[in-house]
Amino acid sequence: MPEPALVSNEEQLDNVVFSNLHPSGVDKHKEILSGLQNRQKSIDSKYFYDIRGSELFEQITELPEYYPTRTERQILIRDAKAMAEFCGQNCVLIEPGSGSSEKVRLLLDTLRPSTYVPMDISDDFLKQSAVQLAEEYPWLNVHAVCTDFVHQEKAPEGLPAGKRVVFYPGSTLGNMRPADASAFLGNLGHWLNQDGGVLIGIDMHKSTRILEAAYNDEQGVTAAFNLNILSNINTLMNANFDIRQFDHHAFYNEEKYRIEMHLVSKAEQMVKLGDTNISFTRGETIHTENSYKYTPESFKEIAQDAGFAINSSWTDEQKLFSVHYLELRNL
Ligand code: SAH
Ligand code: AVI
Repeated sequence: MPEPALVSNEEQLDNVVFSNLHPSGVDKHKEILSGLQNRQKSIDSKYFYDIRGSELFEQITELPEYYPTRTERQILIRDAKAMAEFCGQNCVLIEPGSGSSEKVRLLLDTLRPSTYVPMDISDDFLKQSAVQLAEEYPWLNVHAVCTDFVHQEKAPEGLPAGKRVVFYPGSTLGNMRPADASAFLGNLGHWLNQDGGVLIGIDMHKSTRILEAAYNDEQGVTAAFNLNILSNINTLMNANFDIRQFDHHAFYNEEKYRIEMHLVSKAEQMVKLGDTNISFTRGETIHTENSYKYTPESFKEIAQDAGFAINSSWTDEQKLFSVHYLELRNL
């Protein structure tokens, strides 16, 4: 598949550099239409994240049912020192899918990286988060990059010399199918120099009851997050999805070890995306997200397939969530 054309522009805002490498709009259109024209309709989960989607995700992280964020935070706080020893001081810390950059705050004072590189697809939210972080940490160089990290074959241009560490928390890797996850991790190897590493957060397989509660919260924030993808598609595609005509549905697929999120059409309906009509039967779904859960063994396999060795792992007492430090094996 040809690489999407990249249009770059760079802004300097105090101690923040903001580079926007937005992939061209034509490919977004193709990607969205082809997903909706498949027998099982789907929309890539990256389209959750317009500014409203990023804000809704932040609300999800505070829900009582959504254990991943608070559990990973506890691990990062407890083991920051040990993690910092692996990363070393003055590293260039790169975070794909940085969102609000909340979690990195738990490491910065201990890790003391020379530069922090938040990368996200949600442009305005990224810019706002990067500026806020740079204000709070005036000693830190922040180089924010708006990009689709899946298409980022190398580390962004213009980073200073030094050991590179990729910080990839939140189990964002879990939103990829295992083969894609392994390929993506393998590609991260090209972002590092010889002695670099990856500090990664991975959600663990556990009881269906705990998992399904985390994706079906009582306040309905996850439902709003799921439905918001249609608002974003309306904007991106000049489409006319009526959000009231879809329901949120999330369940744990125990055979595939993944939460699946879908939007269920409440009625037979026709939706226009620009000049293209897409029809829905009542009960038909759009698959919007997979969130894979790993066992220690299945994550080890993914990491090894990607050319990494797991150097150290940290988990909470209940083994709900895990953080790992990976290094390239062929050193
Ligand atoms: N790292 C944060 C946020 C995780 S939410 C945490 O652990 O809490 C996932 C983040 O990844 C969102 O901010 C979303 O905008 C971003 N994201 C998802 N897919 C992406 C892609 N393909 N390219 C760039 N950013 C992506
Ligand atoms: C970003 N990602 C790891 C979250 C997850 O749990 O898969 C996104 C999310 N979807 C619903 N709730 C949260």
